Amino acid sequence: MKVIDQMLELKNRNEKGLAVLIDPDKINNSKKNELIAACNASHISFIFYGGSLVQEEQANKHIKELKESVNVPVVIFPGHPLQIYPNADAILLLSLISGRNPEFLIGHHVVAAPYLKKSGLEVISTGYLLVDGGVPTSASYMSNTTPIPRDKPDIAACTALAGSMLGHDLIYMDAGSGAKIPISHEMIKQVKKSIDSPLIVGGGIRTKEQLYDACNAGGDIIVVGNAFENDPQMILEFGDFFKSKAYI
Ligand code: 1GP
Repeated sequence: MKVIDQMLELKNRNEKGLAVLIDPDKINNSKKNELIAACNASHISFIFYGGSLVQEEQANKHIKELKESVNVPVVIFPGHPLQIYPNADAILLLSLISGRNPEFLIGHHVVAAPYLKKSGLEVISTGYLLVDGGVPTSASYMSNTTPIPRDKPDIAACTALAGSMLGHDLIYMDAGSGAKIPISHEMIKQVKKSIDSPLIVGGGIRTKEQLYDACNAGGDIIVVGNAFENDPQMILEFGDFFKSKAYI
């Protein structure tokens, strides 16, 4: 089944999913094994793979190994157009609709399109919103865009609505990896109300309370990276949260 259909099915069942973000540059081999073991013992829905730079030359091989070791889809979350790894199940084709940098709205996509086509990857059109998370993040720096102010939920809601009208399959709201403060309940709630497509939320989520808040406000898939890099055992704790549907 296509990854987008799995995401839609999850949403239609009124269930929520956990996506574990793996940035290959940030984890060494022993951490990687611990992370994979925790993913397998936990209740996760997706692995997102990528980062702002990704200098790892063996990424495509790593994804193959990853896919052999876990039983959830591996989805590329690319920071730049060079991150096309055919061994993955799908790629989020991000259009940075919160920004006004044409390269991240369409330029990189034009460059990547023929390679994406050749790769055979499932392409998921994603309206991507960067939101201020209290600290400058790699994503805002590298994309040269200003994040949406965290106290402007109406701007986020209109941006997401426009993204949906433009035909994006998903909306991904991100405070950026390592954000000090996750996206506010109010902003997620307003965005959720303005769209029908699945809503991905991430950035700075480190505690179960923050996880609950993101789900309860309307996030369908919650992405966590940093917290799991620091302590892979947290994947078990967060996975239990989704297994027991503690977000209801
Ligand atoms: C970043 O949404 C992801 O793009 C995850 O953020 O690493 O802060 O969990 P963290």
